[in-house]
Amino acid sequence: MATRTVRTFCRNCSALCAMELDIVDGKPLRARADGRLSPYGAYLCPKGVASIEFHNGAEGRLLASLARSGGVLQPIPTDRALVEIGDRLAAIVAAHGPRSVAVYHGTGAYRSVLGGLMERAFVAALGTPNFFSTMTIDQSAKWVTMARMGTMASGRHAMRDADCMVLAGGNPLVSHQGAPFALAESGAPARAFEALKARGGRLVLVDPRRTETARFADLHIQPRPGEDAAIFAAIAHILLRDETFKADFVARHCANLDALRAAVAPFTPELAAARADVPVAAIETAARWLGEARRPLVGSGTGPSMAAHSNLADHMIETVNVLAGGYRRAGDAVRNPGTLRPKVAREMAVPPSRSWEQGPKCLSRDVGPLFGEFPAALLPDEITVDHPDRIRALIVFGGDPLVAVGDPAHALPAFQGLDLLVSLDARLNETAKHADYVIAASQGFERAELTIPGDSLFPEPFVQYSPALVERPGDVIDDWEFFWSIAARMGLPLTFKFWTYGLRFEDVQPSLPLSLADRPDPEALYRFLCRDSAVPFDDLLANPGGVRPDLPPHIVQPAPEGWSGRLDLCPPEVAAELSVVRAEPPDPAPLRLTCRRVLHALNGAYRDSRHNRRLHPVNHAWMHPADMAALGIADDTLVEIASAHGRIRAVARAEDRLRPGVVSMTHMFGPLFGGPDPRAEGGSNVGQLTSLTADLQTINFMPKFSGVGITVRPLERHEGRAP
Ligand SMILES: Nc1nc2c(c(=O)[nH]1)N[C@H]1C(S)=C(S)[C@@H](COP(=O)(O)OP(=O)(O)OC[C@H]3O[C@@H](n4cnc5c(=O)[nH]c(N)nc54)[C@H](O)[C@@H]3O)O[C@H]1N2
Ligand SMILES: Nc1nc2c(c(=O)[nH]1)N[C@H]1C(S)=C(S)[C@@H](COP(=O)(O)OP(=O)(O)OC[C@H]3O[C@@H](n4cnc5c(=O)[nH]c(N)nc54)[C@H](O)[C@@H]3O)O[C@H]1N2
Ligand code: SF4
Ligand SMILES: [Mo]
Repeated sequence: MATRTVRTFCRNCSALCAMELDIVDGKPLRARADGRLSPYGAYLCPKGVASIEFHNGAEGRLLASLARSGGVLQPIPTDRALVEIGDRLAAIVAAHGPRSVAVYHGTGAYRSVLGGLMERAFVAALGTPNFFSTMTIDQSAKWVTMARMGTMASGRHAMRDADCMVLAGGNPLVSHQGAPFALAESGAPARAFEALKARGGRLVLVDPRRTETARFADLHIQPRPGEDAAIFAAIAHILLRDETFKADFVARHCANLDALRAAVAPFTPELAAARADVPVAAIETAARWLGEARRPLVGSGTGPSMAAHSNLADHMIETVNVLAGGYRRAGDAVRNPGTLRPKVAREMAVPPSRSWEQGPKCLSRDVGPLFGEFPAALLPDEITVDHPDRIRALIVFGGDPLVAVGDPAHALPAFQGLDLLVSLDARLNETAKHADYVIAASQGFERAELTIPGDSLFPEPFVQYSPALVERPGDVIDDWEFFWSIAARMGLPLTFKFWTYGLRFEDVQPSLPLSLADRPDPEALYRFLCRDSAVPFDDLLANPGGVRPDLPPHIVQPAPEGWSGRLDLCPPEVAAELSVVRAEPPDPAPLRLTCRRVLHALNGAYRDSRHNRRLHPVNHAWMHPADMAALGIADDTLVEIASAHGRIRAVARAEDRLRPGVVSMTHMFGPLFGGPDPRAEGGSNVGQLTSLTADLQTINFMPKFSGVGITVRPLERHEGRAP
């Protein structure tokens, strides 16, 4: 047996945990956390381990590409498939123009640095505005807030500097969701919360479930789902009422404070407490602690972004962060300015862009892009709309949109009307089953990767590069090769760039024109990406365990002379929606479905891993024991869950961590449409309870995945027996 041990990092999520990997006879076999240089210390979660089994073929990993022939998917040499896809795309573009081609970027795509950048280069070269991603079915409420409030270029305080954190609807202990979304550190989250406690910092959690993260909370507010707008409007109300907000910061950087005062005046703590069914004192305490804090940090995970009035809720959460002074000021130190492309932080407000009010617009709705993307929930309508420019070809990169966007009864017929559906994935997921081509993608250790996704998110500067460590099995290709190959076949010249969110691709400099004849060398692409790096690429090559650069101290600079940008605390539509909420009676549904995640799976990925299947053979419908007793539902029995839009069967299980009235389930389990028994199908697709035609938000068209009104009825008395 030939065994070698290498230092590398996990590619599953933006924590990018450093690991030591044993490679035995050319296969990755065992991983250990490598804490020698990692800014989190030694840490690995179960998904890091599951990824190794997946590399070696577990969970039905796809080792050959497939093409539909005679109605069924058959193996096809990947080279052949790429030629056919390139030719079919070229014909569609010739007949209908570039806008007829769309791309959906799923969570698998975020794991592939070159894949994501080559995809951007392809979309830019093609000139289609049809870019969709999971972001608009996730936390794009944050993008809406950025686009209509503006942003502080100094950035938020880092968790390591914070003295009071308020986190609504996020569970970093399970999700490892860190900045820039939730406020936590993504690697070793428990350690980061322990450190907060050890230095006397406070944590307030707002979540209908007493989550794993709640064990660190000094105050846990356990509201009805979907009431975050009211709760945070009330916290803003108290900060303004008691004059405990950071008046100098607001005076310097904000506009429309008076409009905000008027809009939140009716949101007394009593009103919010009654709506959310929480103690008035809890809301007062959270506001008092924020008023006292010197370096507060207020934010949210997915919970509020998936429930009713999600964009408004996010605006109010960020408003509380602004009032409390949750941003670095001139003179503050920046722990990690980024190593690969260090950024200068300035204490200046970047005014709202209101990008969605500008073109190009969607065809099915009068709405323009957010951060260069159209709403994923509108993808089906952009395919079926009666317009010559409608979408006719869709490339799905590392995603499963038919399950992820919900409402498959609406989405599937639309997808079936496409002229061409391509899935670039490592598994045959539910969307891929309906594709014309499925291209088998490589996995992380089979390709070179660089820690770009964590670069400015690591709690301290850190950078790591890893070359491909093992051979690619079967006929798989790297994600970047897919986009380069079809562009080459289409005769579409590509320009490669170090693009990041917030930049317009055409503005990014420098650029690297790619040959369509000679396949680019991944190492040369990474060398290009490291041009401005504080650590030269050759140092990264020489240090596979990563580098902790000793950067000069980085201090927030003042705004340029005469800068007049302001954050808009209360645009008119925010004030109007607050009035709507105030007039709306609380949702009368006796039970409400909420979202949650499991530790051992990453959305659809690793759902079928050995450990996850042992712990979660299905995605249980977790219910409060009192609700189960009242409805005559026993543990591990089959129930029917109905919303206004659909019904599913699920397996119920008791959990007293939930507030009564809440049913909590994980997404991306089960087949697209469930059969009689989810136990035989690996779970239930909760997306069937969501609508893509009702309950959509404005601007980002976010569907409602949480706080969905439901009824639950037992289908069995005891496991396997009818009532
Ligand atoms: N292990 C694991 N990690 C993951 C993922 C995974 O599937 N598994 N997925 C990744 C992805 S794509 C994402 S987007 C992140 C998400 O990261 P998180 O947002 O941290 O994800 P969740 O653990 O689902 O936490 C959401 C919380 O919101 C609460 N909640 C639900 N409705 C409401 C509401 O109306 N108001 C409030 N205040 N709270 C509410 C739920 O009870 C739950 O505890 O995680 C990422 N990390
Ligand atoms: N009801 C409900 N719906 C939800 C949510 C919810 O909480 N409730 N959450 C929403 C959220 S936050 C998200 S992010 C979406 C998730 O939506 P998606 O990202 O569309 O769903 P996944 O199943 O995670 O798809 C990821 C795919 O990437 C593939 N993959 C893994 N590695 C690679 C790789 O290296 N290359 C390529 N090409 N593919 C790879 C995996 O096999 C998997 O099929 O779902 C959303 N939908
Ligand atoms: S938190 Fe888990 S999945 Fe994310 S990088 Fe670390 S080991 Fe991998
Ligand atoms: Mo997500």
